[in-house]
Formats: sequence, C-alpha cells, structure tokens
Amino acid sequence: MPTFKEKLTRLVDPMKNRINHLLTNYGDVKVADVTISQIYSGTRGVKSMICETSMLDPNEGIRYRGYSLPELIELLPKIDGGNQPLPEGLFYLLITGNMPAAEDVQDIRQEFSQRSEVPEYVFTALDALPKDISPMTQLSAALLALQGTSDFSKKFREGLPRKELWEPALEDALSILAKLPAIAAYIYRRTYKDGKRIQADPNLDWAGNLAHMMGYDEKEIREVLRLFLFLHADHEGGNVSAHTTQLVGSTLSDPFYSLSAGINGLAGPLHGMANQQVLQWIDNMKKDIGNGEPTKEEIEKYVWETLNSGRLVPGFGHAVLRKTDPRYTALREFALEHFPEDELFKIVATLYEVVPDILRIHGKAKNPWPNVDAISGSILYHYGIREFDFYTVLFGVSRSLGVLSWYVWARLLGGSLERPKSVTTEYLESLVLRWDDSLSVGIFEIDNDHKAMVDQLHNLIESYHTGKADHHIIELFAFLEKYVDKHLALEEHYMEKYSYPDLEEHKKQHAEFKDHCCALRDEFQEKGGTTRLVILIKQMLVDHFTTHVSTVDKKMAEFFKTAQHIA
Ligand code: CMX
Repeated sequence: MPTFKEKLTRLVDPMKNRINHLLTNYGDVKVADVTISQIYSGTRGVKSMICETSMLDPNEGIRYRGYSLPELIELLPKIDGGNQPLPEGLFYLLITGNMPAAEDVQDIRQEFSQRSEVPEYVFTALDALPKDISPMTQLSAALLALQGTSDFSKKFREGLPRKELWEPALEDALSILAKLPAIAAYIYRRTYKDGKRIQADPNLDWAGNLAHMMGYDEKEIREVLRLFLFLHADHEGGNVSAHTTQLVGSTLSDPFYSLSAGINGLAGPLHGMANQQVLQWIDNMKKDIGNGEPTKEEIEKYVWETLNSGRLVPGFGHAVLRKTDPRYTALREFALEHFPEDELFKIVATLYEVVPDILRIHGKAKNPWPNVDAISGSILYHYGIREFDFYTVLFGVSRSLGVLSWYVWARLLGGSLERPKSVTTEYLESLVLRWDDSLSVGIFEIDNDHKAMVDQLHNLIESYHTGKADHHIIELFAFLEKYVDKHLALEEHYMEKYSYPDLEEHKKQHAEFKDHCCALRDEFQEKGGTTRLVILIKQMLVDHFTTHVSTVDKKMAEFFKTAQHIA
C-alpha cells in the first residue's frame, strides 16, 4: 500500500504538466480586466490567483474540490455511529483532490498522532501571556512559538533545492494540524477554566480530541465540532485568512509564520471574528430589550437601530456570496433537527426572517443573506461552549486544514512570489484624462494640439509601466517644446487680435506652464526618467487640463466666438 505521502507525490507531475501546457500555449490569454472601482474596493472579484482546494460560487456557495457541502456530508467517512464528516477525511480530500476511503482517514489520523506532542515551552509561552488577552492572539503566538520546530526553515537553511521544499512544507503542515487541537484546547482551559491541561485520548479522532481536551466528553459535542471543523475549512483562495497565508508563504516563509499571519487576518471583525460578534450583538439586544424572549417586532426595531447608528449587522452579507451561505443552511438543519426550541436558535431563526428584507430596504449591502457566522456561535452556545471570544479560534483550527493544504501545493508547484502592482490616485486620475467635447475650446488648431497632448500623456503612462518611459519622455518634451512655442503663441496672437481683456493674466499662466516644462526637462536631462519625474509630468498635464484648458482657455474661446460674431 502506498503511503499518504507517496499518493500525494504521484499527483504532482500530472498537475505540473497541466499548468505547463497552459503557460506554454495560452500564457497570453486574458482572464480579467480591472476597473478603478475594483481597485478601490479590495480588488473585489478580480480573478488573479490560483487555489485548487475549493471554489466559491456566488449563488451556490463553496465546493471543496468540486463537491458541494451536502454531497460531502453524505460522502465523507464518518466515525462509527456518527453522522458528521470527519475533518481528517476532508483534509485528505483538500490536499489530494480525491475522495478518501476509510483507510485514508486512518492514515491521516496516524500522521497526526505521530506529530501531536506539543513542546512544553509552547505552553510556557502561553502562560507568560495575560489570561484575558484575546484567544486569537494566543493562537497566533503559539504558532510563532512553535516556529523554531519548522522543518521547512531548517531544510531551506541547509540549501534544499526549491522544488523539493514541498516535502518539509508537508511535514510542517502535518505537524501544525496535529498539534492544533491541544494548543486550542489549552488556550480554552487557561482562559476560561481551571488552566489544567487534559491529555489527548489516542482513541479519539481529531475533532473528538479537541472537544475532549477542552473538557467536553459528550458525544453530541464531538459531532458538533466535527461539523464545525468541516464547514469552516476552506473558502477558496481570496478570503483574507487564506490569501494572507499564501501571500506570506510566497516569500518562502515557513507554514508556522504563514499560518500565524493568516490567523491574524481571521481575527478581524469583518472576517472570522464575526461569529463571536453575532452572539455579543444578540446578547446586547436581549439586554437592551429586556423582559425575556424578544418578539419579531422588537428584533426588527433593534436591527434598524443598529443600521441607523452606522454599525454592521454581524453575520449578514458577504464579499462573494449572493445567496444564503450553504454553511449556514447546514448548521440550521442541524439545529432544526437537534434543538429547534432553543431560545437563542429561535432568535437566530427570526433574524433570518427579518434581516434580509431590512438590509434590502437599507440598500447598502450587496448580499442581504446570512453567512456562516450568523449561526455557528449559537450552535456552540447550545452545547455549553459559551465563551464567545473563543469561537474564532475554532474557526482558525478548521481554516488551517484548507490553507495549509494549499500552502503545500503552492510549494509543490513552485509558486511565485506574490507582487501585484499598486498605483496612486494621481496615476488613476491621469489615466482617466480623456479627450472629450467638454475640453474643446472650439478652435481647430488649439483643440488639435490638446488632443495630441492627451495622446502623448497616454503613451507615457503606458510606457512607464512597461519600463520604456525614457523614449516617450523625450517625445513628450519635443511635443511640449513645439506646444509652448507655437500653440501658446497662436493663442496669444488671437488674444491680441480680438483685444481679449484677460490677456496679461492668460499670458502669465502660459509663462508659468513654460517654466514648469523647462524645469522638468532640465530634471530629465540631469537624472533621466525617474518615477518621480513621470509623476510630476503627469500631474503638470492633468493640472493644465483641469484648470487651464477647461476653464481659462474656454473662457477665452467663448470671448473669441462673440468677438468674431461682432466682427
Ligand atoms: N450590515 C450593515 N452594512 C453592511 C452589511 C451588514 N451586514 N454588509 C455589508 N454592508 C455594507 C458595507 O459596510 C458597505 O458599506 P459602505 O459602502 O458604507 O462601506 C456596503 O454595505 C457594501 O458592502 P458589500 O459590497 O455588500 O460587502 P463587502 O464585500 O464590502 O463586505 C462583509 C462583506 C462580509 C465584510 C460585509 O457584508 C459585512 O461587514 N458583514 C458583517 C460582518 C460579517 O458577517 N462578516 C463575516 C463574513 C464571513 C467570514 O469571513 O467569516
């Protein structure tokens, strides 16, 4: 029987061949355009990354390796007598792309159990932190404390060739996943309980052991954690926790550094922290409303108050999804089956009835439907895990399955350093400077020169980004030299001919523009085409169009028309 690692190794060459084929034959095929509004809204929707472990459809939700969540709840192996998919099986699916058999799950469990011992100094490091520090800070710090054990970093220092680094990356990924339940459980126990560590039970699965080490031995809680850890494992590559892990990993930072960074991103209220905020918000609502179970009308009123005071309704909306999150639906079905009469669940269910309509009327959120965080906390709460601040840690343990799987693949495929290009607002303003009729002064020679200047500016911007700016700067200065000599002289000639009253002021502005051009040309001759120079030239021309051409020249042209008419 091939080992898990051997099975993974066999998948690498076919995948590399597919990618090489694409790059060799279709490397120039365009996948996406980027608009200015996308640039200002977090590159939302721009297809610019690869992640094979899962893909998110705005209407259908997440598919792990092509399988929908209901399919996987059906197909993934389960514990004897259990109904929930085992996260070990999900890890096998995420990293290999193949549906695991029972023995594959057993192999992963074996891989985890060999590496599950957490060095004592990690607990000591945690003990050095105040108990009331955020559990997410503790999780991130524990990962950094473990970083010294990284096989990846060790092998990199020893000079292991880059294409072989995936092996120590896999070793680190398995080591982290193996240790996470004990670390998360200890964070829980030292923050909220007696601080005593509970040893792992070798007969239990990954999620079951997490529940056990947290101090929960009821079968239902193990099942709930299996479901929770299954549902939060992956959400394609662009979400903040996944993207951060991969971004940091692209520098060849090891999996400990990279995951710790991803966990820090997950701690944000717009991301994973929303699951604890939902319960906090419901708690505040109950306190605010008082007297027992809130009615539908009272809930509606509270939602409006939240929105009208400029706050978010946590657990609703999504950057990609445009329907109810299927993770929400899976947890709702679980709650409906197991505890439909639970007071908190009833509030969550009422929120599902009222919030989408309110968000639609409010008119801001693109997606009024609930995401997973709207319900996940209420399930944990029902089973007695009532420490809201800890919920994001469970999210983080789960998310590690997906992001570490892809971390390993990124090294397998020799993933490049991520380095998108940023631009300034000034750059975008220059880009949108177009010739249009609003700029026309209605005098053929003058308009023609201005159109040509806009073209020159566009050539310069294009070339600036392809690294061939000098040639266009020379052309632009040659053009500007002619412009200041002929065009401005022509304008001045007309002004004198028709006795334009603001002649002196207009001439003064021309002189300033000439001086500006000369100063920049001198700088070019002295230092060459620096980035600063390109920006200064662009700004000079943008200013010239937005102030001089569109107002001063227009005023002059209007005067000429009247003067000609009179003549
Ligand atoms: N309550 C109030 N306003 C909301 C809202 C909500 N639940 N969801 C979106 N909006 C607002 C946004 O703040 C934004 O307002 P501005 O234009 O004033 O900035 C506007 O609607 C448009 O936002 P959007 O394009 O629909 O959503 P984004 O892609 O910018 O953000 C998300 C997505 C999830 C951050 C946002 O819906 C939100 O803040 N929801 C509440 C927090 C939450 O549940 N986060 C968990 C997401 C899942 C996860 O990662 O765990």
